Amino acid sequence: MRIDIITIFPEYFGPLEVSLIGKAAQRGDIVFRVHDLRNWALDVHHSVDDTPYGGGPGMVMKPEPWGEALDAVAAVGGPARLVVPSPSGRPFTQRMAAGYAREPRLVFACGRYEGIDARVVEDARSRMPVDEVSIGDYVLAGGEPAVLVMTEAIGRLLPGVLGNAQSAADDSFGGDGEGPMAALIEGPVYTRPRVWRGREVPPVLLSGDHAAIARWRHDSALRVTAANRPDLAARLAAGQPAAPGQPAAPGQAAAPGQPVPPGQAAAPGSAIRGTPPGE
Ligand code: JAH
Repeated sequence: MRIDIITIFPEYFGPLEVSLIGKAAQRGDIVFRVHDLRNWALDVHHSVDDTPYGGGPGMVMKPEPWGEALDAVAAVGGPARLVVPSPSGRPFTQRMAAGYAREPRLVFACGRYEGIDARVVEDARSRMPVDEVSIGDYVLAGGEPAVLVMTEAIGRLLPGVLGNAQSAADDSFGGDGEGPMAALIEGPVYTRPRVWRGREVPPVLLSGDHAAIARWRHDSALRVTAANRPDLAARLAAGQPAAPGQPAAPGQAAAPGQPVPPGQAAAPGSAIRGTPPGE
């Protein structure tokens, strides 16, 4: 797959040369093209921002450089989907990552300041599919870190990128948002030594009883999901798994309560019990 990234900070994407994604790029399984937006800032000062109409704090990214950049990048390399990280976008999920991993080409547009003039996305929509996507309910200083997060989630799902295809399928949230672990987060994992600082690995994991191990892992996943993700656990209890990745219907958005400290019970009034004492 080919991934184009348009940004005023091309250096931000050095990490794409590292680790799993870096190796996939070396093999040519992913082709990254990082573009400096200022190449299309055609005024003498190469300016990319201006003051907001209507007043208010901060600056807004000017439409002209973005229009030129998107025209130029879209003109080469085949049809593409445009992805614009934004705190007001639709939530990025495992299911979306799996969908994106099946696309031949993605173009990411990284905003900075207070965002990009809204006409840029409007205009782009007349030529290509466009998703405004949020990686979580917090505000960054720009879309760049969100693009690193999304490319990592997408890249590890590409055929041949992850060593063991099963490890993606078994992940928290499942490789494609389907399957037995969908809507559950994973429980604890262990490796050697069997006893470390007096702490033993749960004996069932050494039993060789594969059915018992699968049951223990499923129970652990349920316990951790109840403790840390009452929103997911409530959906499970309501008998609607396979929802991770599904954008919540309007008015159905998950509204998780306060974070639950590890090992603590879920908030009173939650439909779900937290970790029982002694477990
Ligand atoms: C902030 C442009 N959902 C995370 C997220 C994504 C993008 C941005 N913030 C948060 C952002 C400033 C300018 C994009």
